[in-house]
Amino acid sequence: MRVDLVTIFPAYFHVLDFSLMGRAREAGLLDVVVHDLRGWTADRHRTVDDAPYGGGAGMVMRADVWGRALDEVLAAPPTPPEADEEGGDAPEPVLDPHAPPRRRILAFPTPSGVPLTQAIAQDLAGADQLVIACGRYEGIDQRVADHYRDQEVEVLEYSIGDYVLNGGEAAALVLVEAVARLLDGVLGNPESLVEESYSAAGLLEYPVYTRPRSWRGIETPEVLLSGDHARIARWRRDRSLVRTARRRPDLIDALDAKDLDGRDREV
Ligand code: 6GU
Repeated sequence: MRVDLVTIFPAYFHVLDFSLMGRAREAGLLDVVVHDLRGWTADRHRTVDDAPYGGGAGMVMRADVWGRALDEVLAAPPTPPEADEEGGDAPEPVLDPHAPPRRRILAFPTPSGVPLTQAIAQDLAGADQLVIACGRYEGIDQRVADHYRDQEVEVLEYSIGDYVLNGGEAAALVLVEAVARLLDGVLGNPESLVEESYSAAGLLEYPVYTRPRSWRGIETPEVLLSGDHARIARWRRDRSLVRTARRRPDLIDALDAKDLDGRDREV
């Protein structure tokens, strides 16, 4: 997958050179390109914003600058495979008339977007290109999202929670990590994705423990040392239910009644 980040703070994304993301990029599973929005400005001061029509506080990012940037970034073909060891040229891409159309997503982080969920991340992991347009100030002129929605681009205005950030950069990092870890080969242990999808059955994870067995006078729950797998599974399910009821009662309300057994109801 190719990820393009458009921002007035390109340095913010240096962190993507490290850790899981850095390794995914080195392995060629993920191709991340960061673009400086000011490269598409047309004036001496490299202006990207202006006062809002209708008045009010703050500044709005200009549609013309964003339009030039996004036209170019969305037109970028996927990065070709690297030249082989002998230094020969990479093969010409073959145009397959039966190939599905390239799936391009244009995402706008905004506190007024739809809440980002695991289901959305799962869906985006199937895209060929993910472009994230990071706005600052009071946001980007609404015509930008509306314009590309009318092209062959899937537009997503998303929020990462009910609080306000100064700009979309932190929320862009969140989206990149949530999507990239779902790509084939990025996670060291894909089993963790399988376990996760069970827990995505709508409950929070149960608490976990490891050595030492006793730490600062706090014991590991006895059941986890019992070797009784059925008892352990039941205990974990109980802890998940109690934790979810206390921390996320909204998730309990959303549970499907047919997914609850008699014991669940007692807890
Ligand atoms: Cl996606 N952007 C900004 N600026 N603030 C937010 C957010 C996004 N999600 C929650 N708060």
